Amino acid sequence: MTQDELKQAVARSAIDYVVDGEIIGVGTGSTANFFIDELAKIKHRIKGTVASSEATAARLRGHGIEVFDLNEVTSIAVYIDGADEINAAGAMIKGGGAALTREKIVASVSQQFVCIADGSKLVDVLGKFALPVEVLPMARAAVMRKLAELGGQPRLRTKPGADEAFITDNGGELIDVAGLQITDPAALETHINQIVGVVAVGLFAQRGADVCLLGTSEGVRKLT
Ligand code: ABF
Repeated sequence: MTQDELKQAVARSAIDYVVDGEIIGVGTGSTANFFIDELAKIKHRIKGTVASSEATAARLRGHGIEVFDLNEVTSIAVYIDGADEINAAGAMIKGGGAALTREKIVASVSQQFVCIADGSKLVDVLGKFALPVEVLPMARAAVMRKLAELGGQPRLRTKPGADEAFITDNGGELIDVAGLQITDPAALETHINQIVGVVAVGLFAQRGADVCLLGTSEGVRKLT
């Protein structure tokens, strides 16, 4: 099976976690996009959605699925989203799709977090994927120096084919930190969160996935 077929299979499995009559939180990325396309087939069963990015909101609306502002919502039954890396405990690196901050916000309000990923995302130790950190532009250089002290190689994310900084939906910039071996994800998440100028770090460990569905050639595997 191709990676896309694995993503599609795991996206289909995530439909089992949709709660009828409720609001669903929806992630960002190609696996989340496959989930959105599956959700569209049963959109009559849900009240609506909260999106983790403008791109996800546009795709949902394109299917005629209502997208609520998070401030209009007091409860989200389940959040379905992908990951860049996930370990056996359900801790994740997220943010390759530049949506880590809103993803973390929506996940924090959700009763259950279901991660959907192809099997290649499962790792023993997080960190081979460069860790994304969203920062306020004025603090970019100062935060990069602090991140370098952690032993990583921080790099400013630029727009494709350009030298200028990529700007997130929130007006922030992104620093990707390569070369980390993250043996204590929750401790590193706390440490980076406390660096002045950091908006959010793409470590989801304090609030990891409750369920992880992995698409493999032997079928969809569930990590609880
Ligand atoms: C999103 O899913 C991001 O946090 C992460 O970067 C992305 C993974 O993308 P894909 O599903 O395309 O591999 O939640």
